[in-house]
Amino acid sequence: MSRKVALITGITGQDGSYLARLLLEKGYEVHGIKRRSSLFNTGRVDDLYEGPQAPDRSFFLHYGDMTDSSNLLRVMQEVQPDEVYNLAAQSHVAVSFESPEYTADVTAMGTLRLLEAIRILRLESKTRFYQASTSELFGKVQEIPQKETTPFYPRSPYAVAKLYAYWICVNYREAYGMFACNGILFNHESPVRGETFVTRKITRALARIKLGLQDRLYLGNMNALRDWGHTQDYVRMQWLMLQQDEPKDYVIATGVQHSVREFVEAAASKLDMRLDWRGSGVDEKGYDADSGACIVAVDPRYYRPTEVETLLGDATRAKEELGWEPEISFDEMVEEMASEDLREAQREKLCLGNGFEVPLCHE
Ligand code: NDP
Ligand code: GDR
Repeated sequence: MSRKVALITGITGQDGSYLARLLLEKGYEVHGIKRRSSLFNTGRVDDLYEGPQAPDRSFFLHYGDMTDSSNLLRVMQEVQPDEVYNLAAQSHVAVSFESPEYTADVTAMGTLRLLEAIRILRLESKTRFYQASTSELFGKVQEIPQKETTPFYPRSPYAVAKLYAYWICVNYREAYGMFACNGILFNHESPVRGETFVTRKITRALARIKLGLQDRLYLGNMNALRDWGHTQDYVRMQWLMLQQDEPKDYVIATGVQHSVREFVEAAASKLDMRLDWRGSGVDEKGYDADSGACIVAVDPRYYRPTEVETLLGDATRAKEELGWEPEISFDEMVEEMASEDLREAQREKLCLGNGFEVPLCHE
């Protein structure tokens, strides 16, 4: 039997890199779309790369962009995928307030462009479609915990764009009989989580503070509550959804909630650090360099114009129908992220100690 072919948009992102590995392990031929960039942007999948001359390749990257319909059409035509995983998005909620139109173009219209490419090429009966939907759809929550039937109330340009993507996916399923599914995923993290999402920002900053590379951590709303899981568990569910007899939408969550503040405490405990909490408006005078504790301060610049205060998922449908359960606990996830970031900080310190410059990421 010939191997299955998958196309992943957003393959260079956190989820894309985990999903690509999972599908390769399952024997798929994996194609991904990467954006042209002036710097290398394939760090998360570089170890999967096979040179164009390699025999029997199973991993392929194509230049493309979710804003470019003709490109998506051409890639789709070339690849003729059995499964499409639409993970590409301008995925940062805070950034979506600054670039709302671009966010809508990539995240909402990009989904439509992909679905249209499948339809134009008459691949509806062959190609199954996974849409990366989100707990941000629930926004100002109408019910606790949130499940598939909970009403949506998006609270950011990102969430509004994802609302369009969710419904266009449902519409193409109903209108054209496409096998299209929404995975309504709650926050999921890993050591390769983008550095400006709060969990990674915390583990990275604490590790750097521990090694004297940074003096404090500034955060926004520390009372926000999230249902955080591990990406490895969540990409397994993305694949499972496309292996069913009928297309359906599923909530994926752990059912356990923590605040941002609790995440900081958990990470500090893994790194054996004492915390010194400060309010907003902390200036140099308030900084006690000898306290030996890790200073965490509030900077209102990280507040969002409209916030999602609390999210807690109920993944009963996924458990009952697909037998899915998260396997990695919150504690194990924080431990893995903190220790990876400590290793990263040690590398950074070693480089600096030997006179090498290290490129820094800016929030
Ligand atoms: P990331 O931000 O890590 O990855 C986003 C990916 O989309 C990157 O590969 C990025 O490319 C790509 N991308 C962005 N803009 C474009 C564009 N214009 N054209 C082509 N590709 C583009 O997100 P995650 O991996 O964390 O999330 C994957 C998906 O799941 C996203 O759609 C996100 O909104 C959604 N989601 C994520 C959750 C989470 O907690 N992680 C929860 C629920 C939903 P580049 O690397 O070049 O920037
Ligand atoms: P979120 O994730 O908005 O839930 O979207 P993020 O980690 O950015 O924020 C979580 C919560 O932490 C609060 N917060 C901060 N957030 C950031 N980024 N930086 C800070 O300094 C900070 N301080 C406090 C936020 O206000 C928020 O309440 C993620 C993305 O992956 C989306 O693509 C995805 O759809 C959802 O998760 C589910």
